[in-house]
Amino acid sequence: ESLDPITVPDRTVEGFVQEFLRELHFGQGVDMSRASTNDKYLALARTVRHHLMSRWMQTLRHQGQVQAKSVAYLSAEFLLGRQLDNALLAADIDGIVTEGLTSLGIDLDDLRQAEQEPGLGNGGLGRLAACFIDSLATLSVPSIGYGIRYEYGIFRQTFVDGWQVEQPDTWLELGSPWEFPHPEAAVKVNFGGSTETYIDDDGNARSRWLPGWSVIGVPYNYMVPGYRNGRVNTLRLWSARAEKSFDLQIFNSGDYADAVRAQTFAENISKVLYPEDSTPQGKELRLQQQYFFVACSLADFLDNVLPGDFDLTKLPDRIVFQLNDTHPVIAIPELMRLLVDDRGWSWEDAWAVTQQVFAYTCHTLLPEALEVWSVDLLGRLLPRHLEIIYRINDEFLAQVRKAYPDDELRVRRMSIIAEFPERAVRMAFLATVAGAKVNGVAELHSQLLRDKVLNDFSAYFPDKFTNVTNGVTPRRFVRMSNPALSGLITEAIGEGWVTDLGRLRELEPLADDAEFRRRFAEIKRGNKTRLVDLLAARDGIEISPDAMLDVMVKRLHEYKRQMLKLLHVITLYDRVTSGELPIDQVTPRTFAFGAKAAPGYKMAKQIIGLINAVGRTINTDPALERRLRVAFPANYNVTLAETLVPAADLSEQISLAGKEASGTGNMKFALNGALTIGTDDGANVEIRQLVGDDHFFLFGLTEPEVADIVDAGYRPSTYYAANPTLRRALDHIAHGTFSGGDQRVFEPVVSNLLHEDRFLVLADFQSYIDAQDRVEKAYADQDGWTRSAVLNVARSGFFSSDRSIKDYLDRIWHAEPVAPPFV
Ligand code: 26V
Repeated sequence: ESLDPITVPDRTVEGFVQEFLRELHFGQGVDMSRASTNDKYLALARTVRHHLMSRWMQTLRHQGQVQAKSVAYLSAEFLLGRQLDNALLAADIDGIVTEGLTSLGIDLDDLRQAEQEPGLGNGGLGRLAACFIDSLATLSVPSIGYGIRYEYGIFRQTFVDGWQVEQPDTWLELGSPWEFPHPEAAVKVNFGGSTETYIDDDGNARSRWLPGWSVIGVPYNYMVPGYRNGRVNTLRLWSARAEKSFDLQIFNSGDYADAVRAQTFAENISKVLYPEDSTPQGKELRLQQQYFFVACSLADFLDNVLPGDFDLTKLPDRIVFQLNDTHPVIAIPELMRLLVDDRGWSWEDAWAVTQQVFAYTCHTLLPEALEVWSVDLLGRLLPRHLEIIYRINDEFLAQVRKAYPDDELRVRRMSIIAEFPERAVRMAFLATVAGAKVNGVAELHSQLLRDKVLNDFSAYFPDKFTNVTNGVTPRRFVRMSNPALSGLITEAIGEGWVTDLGRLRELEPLADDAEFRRRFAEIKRGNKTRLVDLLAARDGIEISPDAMLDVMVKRLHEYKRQMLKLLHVITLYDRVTSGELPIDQVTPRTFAFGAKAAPGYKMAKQIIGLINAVGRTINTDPALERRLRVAFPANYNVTLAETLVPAADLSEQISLAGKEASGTGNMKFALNGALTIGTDDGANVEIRQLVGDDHFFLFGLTEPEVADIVDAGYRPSTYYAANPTLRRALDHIAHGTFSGGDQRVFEPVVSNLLHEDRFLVLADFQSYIDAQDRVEKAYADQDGWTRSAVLNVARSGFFSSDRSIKDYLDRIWHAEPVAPPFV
């Protein structure tokens, strides 16, 4: 098929310049002499998007004709990152755009910086969703992403005296050129009220929902371009509105605030992303968000995406809804309600279909992170859904009783409804019972799900459980963010690696090529220089491109153990200031941190304050001669990662074994030639197996060892008592070395480590210090280090999200890529 020439922009420099000036003129209403940077950015974004538009239309038309089995990825978060560069890359117009803008005296980089990234996610889970839709489009899988268009994304982090202060993320403020609102396709979503039973025309007793209130969901479509394959998929995010924007009667009576009350109330639903990413607060608004986007998405798919005459008994041949964690799990009773209540199906028929169209991905192992909704709240907000959940549970438990007679304890353990501390719906259990498949996100994680968290269920449904190891998109996290390395790789092995990352293996022999290593090392240094410049401009942080760059970037969580990293930094500081280690023997090192703490997570915020306090002390102590530096730029996000990751020498992946489900930052670093210091946790296990023990710094307890220590009754103070190095490091904090002598500020951190230490920081301390000493030795041999770095790149191709998506297609979705509409 070919594209209609009228809708395809000219792919020449002159054609681009003309289009760009037209957009500036007709779209922004300014001319070049008066255009602000934002004007130019918006005009550029629209010009670039023209280059994807006909492919998008073609993809949609094609999808309507073919009706192939599709994937709907349901996720409360899509952490997209900036769109401009990705669109330029996918449309392959980088060259003409750069040249065209230069001819107008505009620097493309300045316009890139003008884009506010859509931060519609917290961290790993949301970024994974963004990588997956990129791979789905690139692999030409018919698919759609469904989520929420938060008006405010993840908060902007600032530091005041080293303490985290949150600011609202106003990403929509200056215009949002990548979205297409469709108010005419709005969907009504009901809440509250009650249920009643009635007798239908066939004399059957049925239940129905009499809702108490409702809101409107307006879809906003985003392009999801495949990498130069002629396909553009759709991400559809929902925004909440009131049914009536304001009440004219009330307004006329003079009560202006009351007149818009409904509007304000409804719009709150999609107002802001919840910044908590591990302990569910059980907040009503969050459940409203979840049901809101799920109800919109199911209605949209059944009523608008499917053809009008579609036979819904065939739904499993046409769609699979992938549930990204438990956040969209309310979709299960919602589909039952749509089929049974709205379409008059029998319970059995509806259940047969429902069981085949959902699959569930679990992203955690922390018990406190598993979502439960109190029966009280759920019954108030979604009374009919609660009834449906009860019935699913009753029928499931009846089967369990049959399979295990006289094992009432097991029945109670497996109930979707928890009884203590209050009656509550366990969303992971509901997803497991109803889902066709359940997967973890790395081998170890999936094993622990089967053996521990969902053990009773894996015994009962042995074939349901599977693994799909996470991956990251090589387009954004290598090709786009590391252009120099990408050039070197392409020169060596051709450009096929961008969509077939396993081909990085072909680089392996080059690890032994001195000239290749020299160029590789030169590129790493160039990337560090880029970072040095960025941090100077962005944060006024001064670091050197000649120091080892040691990076720990991820959400702040006790289980991720930023404290362990900090105790290492303090230990080095102590070795120098105590005179044990002459400063000229210290390897120059920059410790870079990036981490946001959930606003209500006190301990995490304390740790942020402490990292900054240690940083202040170390960075200003002349005794260290600037050889050790701490750099903690505020507001770590996708955009910052894109400069930070390619510059890193050492990747810190130091969670307590058995706690990090997978990690995906670990993959980005390895793919960009950083060596990992890490525990046997999450996908680290698989990274180490692939790159080889000689090119990975392993330390720490294994998961079974952790379990034994915890079972035996872990006592952190014994480690403190037995280890003078550890004692000195902790004493520095306790004695106020980093707080101007104040011993109270960081007392909670110290006493938590000494008396509780849930994540065994003290137990792993010595092993970590020893591993860091091995790092120092290895780094002293720069050429040997570079060789390992090259091998890390060459052997990490497995961690492409393209591979993850192929695994989902084979093991879970049983769907296939289709031929792209055209190339
Ligand atoms: C969980 C919750 C719990 C309820 C309250 C709100 C909320 C919001 C987000 C989340 C997600 C946290 C789970 C998460 O991000 N898991 C991470 O998923 C990554 C992708 O699979 C994985 O690499 C990380 O190891 C895992 O921590």
